[in-house]
Amino acid sequence: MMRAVAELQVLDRDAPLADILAALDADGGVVVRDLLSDDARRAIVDELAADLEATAPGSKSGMDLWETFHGRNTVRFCGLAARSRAFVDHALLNPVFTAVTDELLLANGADYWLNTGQVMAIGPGEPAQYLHRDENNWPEAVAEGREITVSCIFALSDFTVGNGATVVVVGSQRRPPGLVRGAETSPDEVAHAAMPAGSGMIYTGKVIHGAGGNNSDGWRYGMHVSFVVGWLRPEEASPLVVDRVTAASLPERARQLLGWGSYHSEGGGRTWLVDFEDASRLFD
Ligand SMILES: O=C(O)CCC(=O)C(=O)O
Repeated sequence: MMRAVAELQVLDRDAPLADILAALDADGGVVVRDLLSDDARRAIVDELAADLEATAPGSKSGMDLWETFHGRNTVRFCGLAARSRAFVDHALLNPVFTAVTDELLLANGADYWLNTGQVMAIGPGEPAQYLHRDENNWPEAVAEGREITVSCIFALSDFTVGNGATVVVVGSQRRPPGLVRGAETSPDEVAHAAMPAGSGMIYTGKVIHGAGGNNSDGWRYGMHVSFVVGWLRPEEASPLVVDRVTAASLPERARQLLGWGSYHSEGGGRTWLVDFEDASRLFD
């Protein structure tokens, strides 16, 4: 197990946005306490419990690289907006996380949308995931100084050093851009996002990180939510999963974030249209 001596800053959900952004800028990741209230967290867990129970651990990709990445004793599933209204109300539309995302991504695109929402439940004995950067999903778009994606791992149960709290290489967002699959680290730059249930660790697409190993005899229940600029294709095809009837029942911003809306670039370009019009007209 990697010994961690670096630490991430821990702030309250009502901390000034400027403080959260400053911590992100300094370290690449920041823990925000009580990002989900107890009621919200319980509602999400309750609404996802049957899927958690029904989903077998291990990757569904059939590809060695992804099977290693996804973890052989980790339960993962997506489509959270189709499975849980509480996910939409409290995670997708989380006011702190979206305020941070506004600051980081609207400088680099006219809007953003959901990249993916995933349960990441790490089982006993799972080794640490290899370290990586989320922005490497879009190698063609990676550029120094440009944020294209922002993520948050919500703790649905307590995250501890022993049960797989996310590992973050503090400050690594400042390393030169490039593909990372495993990374040289020294203990004084590695932090674990140990945090009580309901907290979230917000991190940039550039910071090197990965799930920690689970050396406990219990499960670590996490939920990753990430956004990507609107001119890039997300990892998860949300509008193919969240049907039109469900989308119609959601707040307008949630629909847009899930791909039931179009993208209008600053220069006048328009994409993801329905018969030349914004996809949101489907709900008029
Ligand atoms: O589960 C975690 O703590 C992080 C996992 C992760 O970074 C990923 O799968 O992309």
